[in-house]
Amino acid sequence: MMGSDDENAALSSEPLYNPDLLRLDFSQIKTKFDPPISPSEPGEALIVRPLCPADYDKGFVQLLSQLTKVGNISKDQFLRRYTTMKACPNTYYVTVIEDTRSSHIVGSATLIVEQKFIHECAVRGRLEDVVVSDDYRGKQLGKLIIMTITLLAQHLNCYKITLDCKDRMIPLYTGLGYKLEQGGSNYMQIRFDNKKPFKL
Ligand code: 16G
Repeated sequence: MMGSDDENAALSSEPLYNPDLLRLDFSQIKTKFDPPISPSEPGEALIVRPLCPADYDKGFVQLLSQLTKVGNISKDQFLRRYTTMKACPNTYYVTVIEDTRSSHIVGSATLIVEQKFIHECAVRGRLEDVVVSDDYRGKQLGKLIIMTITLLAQHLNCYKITLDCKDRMIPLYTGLGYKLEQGGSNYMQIRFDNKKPFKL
């Protein structure tokens, strides 16, 4: 049964996670922003918030294609993936920057919180899929979204946060406090030639 317009609007703006978690204290971090910006004041007409279903129509998928190959994702596929992420509480923190003048998503990054047995059943953060629109360079938005996710991981009691990136991005991350640890700075992978969609 189809819901009312109000119900549909409420559903399409339903945040993937609790937006209050983004009230982070940027005054405690060493990274300097000039001019000063934070998740609550990211710049004129910009907002930082959790992903919501309406973001499909706000260019979220097109933005991701500035990072890597995304392929054709239908709205239905997007909504199904959003729903399965939402069904895993305390795990997926896909965070976006929206320009409210154009209703476009101009930046995004994801925190994944992985549950462990080690370190007394600790949780580990993973920073993934960091992207800022080419048209929004020079506004410190990359730094902002990375530090937002980093502080969020700390706030959620992750014992560490890790990432992998292209070599040319290393200076950006080292400038924000990420370290290539001696004896452990490697990242290995096998790329599978798997064309079938993931089934849950
Ligand atoms: C980068 C991203 C990673 C993303 C991958 C996609 C960051 C910190 N790293 O390594 O999250 O999943 O690119 O590249 O954003 P791929 O399509 O070659 O796997």
